[in-house]
Amino acid sequence: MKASKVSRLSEKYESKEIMSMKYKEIISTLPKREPPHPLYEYYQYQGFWCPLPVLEASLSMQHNFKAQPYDIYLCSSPKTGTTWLKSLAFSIMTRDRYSSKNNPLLTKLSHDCLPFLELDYVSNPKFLDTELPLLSTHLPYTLLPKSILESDCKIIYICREPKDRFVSMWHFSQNFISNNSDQTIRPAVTLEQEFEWFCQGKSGLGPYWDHVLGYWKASIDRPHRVFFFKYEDLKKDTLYYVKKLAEFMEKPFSMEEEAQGVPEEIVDRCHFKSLSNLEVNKSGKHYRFMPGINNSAYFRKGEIGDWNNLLTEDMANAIDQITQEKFQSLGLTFSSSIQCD
Ligand code: PAP
Repeated sequence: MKASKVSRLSEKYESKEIMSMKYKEIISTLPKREPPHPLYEYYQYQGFWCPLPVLEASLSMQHNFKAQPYDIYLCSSPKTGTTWLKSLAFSIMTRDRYSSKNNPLLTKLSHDCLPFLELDYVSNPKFLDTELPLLSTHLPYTLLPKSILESDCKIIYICREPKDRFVSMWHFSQNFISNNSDQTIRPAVTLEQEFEWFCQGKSGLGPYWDHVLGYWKASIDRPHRVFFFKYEDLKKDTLYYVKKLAEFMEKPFSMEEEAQGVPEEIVDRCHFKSLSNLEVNKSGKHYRFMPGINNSAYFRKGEIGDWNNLLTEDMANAIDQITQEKFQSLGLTFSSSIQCD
């Protein structure tokens, strides 16, 4: 934690209205996803399908976002372990500040403890000036603001087995739709339509496989700057990854902390069962990005292999085939057998 007063926005920061006008022309030339989604229009930009507000923010941030060299960006495609990664990284980074009794994660969803680059840029720009050098984003690697890519800041990327990622997103959107009183977001998109979009690479910020590959390749090119890991591995040995993350974040645990069991305490605090049992995550709502998402929607099952309860054999095979084509030659494989604890 370096500076106490930080500014990551240039004086030329563009409001939502200016962004919409300024990038209208560029966006009007881009391929648009059909049929329209009840929530947002999706456009294909530099190979990725972006919801309109995210695309506008990404274009604007290319010029108007100033990453700090000591920043750490927690990056992920949606539904791959973001909430968990944020809880762990926040706990690691702030362990000198908070005790186990007053940790903000006891009363706030982890999404409310850190800025979310592309969403806060539009709705809560001041939140980006956080003094804690920890921010998060769902943007693909190549769409990150130039100031992140060209600086020395660090990136942590979590990915997840593609079938589980698809199924997790499906349940999240069903939850959102059924709990939202706004009738305009109905009727819901069918599972078959979402599945087709996912396989065609047209899901939000997809193709999912290219999202993963962008960060995977960056982690090979810049291993000291980009830390890449999998949700499945984090589940299998959370303690190991908590220590690895702490080292990567340049906040390694001291021998004294190890002896006191500080890493284990972080693992326990951020465990699915601990977080999902907190009152804030059982009954709280999250308002910063969308109207009233139930915090509980971020804690569904937290298992490996839950795709088995939703996808047909044909659907599973279709996703597996794409995964194999896209990942195998690069040595990226996933365990997708059912696993829970
Ligand atoms: P986001 O992109 O909207 O932030 P994200 O947190 O990436 O969502 O993904 C949610 C998934 O992570 C859910 O998976 P599921 O639908 O298969 O159950 C959620 O249950 C899981 N999850 C959240 N917190 C934890 C945790 N502490 N440990 C393990 N899994 C978790």
